[in-house]
Amino acid sequence: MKEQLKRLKQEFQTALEQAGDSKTLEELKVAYLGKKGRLSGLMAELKSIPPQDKAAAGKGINDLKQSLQAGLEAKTKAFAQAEQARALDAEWIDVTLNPADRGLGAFHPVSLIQRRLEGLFTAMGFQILDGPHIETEHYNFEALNIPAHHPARDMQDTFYFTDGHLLRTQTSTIQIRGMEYLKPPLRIIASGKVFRCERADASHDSCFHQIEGMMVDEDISVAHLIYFMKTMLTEIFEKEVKVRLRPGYFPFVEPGFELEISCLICDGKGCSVCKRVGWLELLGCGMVHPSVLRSGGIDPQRYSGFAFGVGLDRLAMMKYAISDIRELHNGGLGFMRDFTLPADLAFRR
Ligand code: FA5
Repeated sequence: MKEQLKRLKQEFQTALEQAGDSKTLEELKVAYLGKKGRLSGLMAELKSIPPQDKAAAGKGINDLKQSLQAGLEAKTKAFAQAEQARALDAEWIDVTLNPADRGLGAFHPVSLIQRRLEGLFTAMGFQILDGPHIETEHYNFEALNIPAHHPARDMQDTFYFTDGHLLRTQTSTIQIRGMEYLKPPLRIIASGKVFRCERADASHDSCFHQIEGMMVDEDISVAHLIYFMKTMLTEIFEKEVKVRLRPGYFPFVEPGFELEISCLICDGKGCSVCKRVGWLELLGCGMVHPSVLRSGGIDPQRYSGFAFGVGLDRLAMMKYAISDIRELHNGGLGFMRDFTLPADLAFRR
């Protein structure tokens, strides 16, 4: 038995030294230490050994078993360490290198204008409100003094759902929602997307952005309206711009005005943006019509107010000299990269 144990140990040592991977180690384990392995075979032979030699033979087998196990474990560990070292070597990265340019995003020009105006108006005590894109006829038209069959509906045709809802055509919807939500005195602004069934050209699109403003208090007059419009234009353009205020018809204000800017794309000479007239309409505004105040649950005998609705896209076009509104809406990154980064820095508050 002693001889057998010695031979087995040597054979195992040779096989262990030659083993080149963990799979071979596993095979060795099965072959020598497994249930039907070489050591189990020797254990079976114990039966036939004379009783006086049994204890020594048993101890010899056990010692050998431990020695084989220790050998396997050591080699397994060595393989794991070598594998880790190889992986560390292959996957090594230089953490001191500058990160790859991930092209950080920037604010869209319309968002820049919106944020700037929200900052300005909140500083002047206005509260920011929001409203749904999908509206009822009540909020989009009726409560704004535009009943069914009123010709003003033709100027703002939109996309209707079969259940009578529609895509809002103007942020003026929030005038009504605001009056329902807040009691006077109130100062609100609300911005977002509006939708119209409209043919696109250099200054019109079927989805664009507006910011609405409304102030209701006792003794509000056109003088207040003009003050806030001037303040807004100074904030955006940061330079003298030529504007004109003309009478304009909106059923929800009386009197109503349209504020136009001398086109900054062509310097007032006439181009596709201003339709060759040299002036571009930026906003509609006026004194809130008494029946609109009533729709919002406010007593027109006691309170008066002004409201305005500005095209944010057109403001952005004038501010950044963008000669086609569709550039703002087509998601083209090349165009965006051209100017939003410096603008973003300039506008960050
Ligand atoms: C309105 O939408 C009124 N709700 C504005 C208003 C509010 C008047 C409160 C009185 C009191 P208008 O349809 O003119 O009005 O649109 C307002 C502004 O949105 C325009 O001056 C223009 O800057 C912009 N705008 C209008 N139509 C388009 C369009 N199709 N594409 C891009 N901008 C547009």
